[in-house]
Amino acid sequence: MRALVFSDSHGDVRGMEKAINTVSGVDAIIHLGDIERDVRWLEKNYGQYPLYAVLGNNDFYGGRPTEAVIELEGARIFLCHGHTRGVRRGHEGLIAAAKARGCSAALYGHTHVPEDTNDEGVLIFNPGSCSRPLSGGPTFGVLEITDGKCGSAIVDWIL
Ligand SMILES: [Mn+2]
Repeated sequence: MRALVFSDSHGDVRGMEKAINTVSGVDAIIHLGDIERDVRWLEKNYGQYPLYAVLGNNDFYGGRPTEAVIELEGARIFLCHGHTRGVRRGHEGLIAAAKARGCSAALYGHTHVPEDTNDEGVLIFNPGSCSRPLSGGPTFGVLEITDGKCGSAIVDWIL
């Protein structure tokens, strides 16, 4: 299955709209916070896709968890925005949280800088910001999950 991964859209949905309308075979959408009102936009316009969203440090409306564990095609994936796990200091908080929950992947945002790496056997994945990048252009992520294994890619052709 294929999931689009967004973070830090901060009220500008244009990148998400282009990505959703361009990538084929999408089965689910993940948003890693600082989604603001964009969660409503996703629900209204793309409600046919399962949406897994967590709240960021700029999200005050509630209705979504701050962290979550999801299971997609046998892969257990830890979702957080990142501000609760010290992501600006390194991967330690993400790795500990993922391992404690039996997850093979930790997805986060918050830094507005994409990252796609493996640390201590955990996939560490940040799609970057789809509207306010801090390095290069706007980005999003794609996860390709088969038999419990997560393939991952950062995409930078949004705008
Ligand atoms: Mn943030």
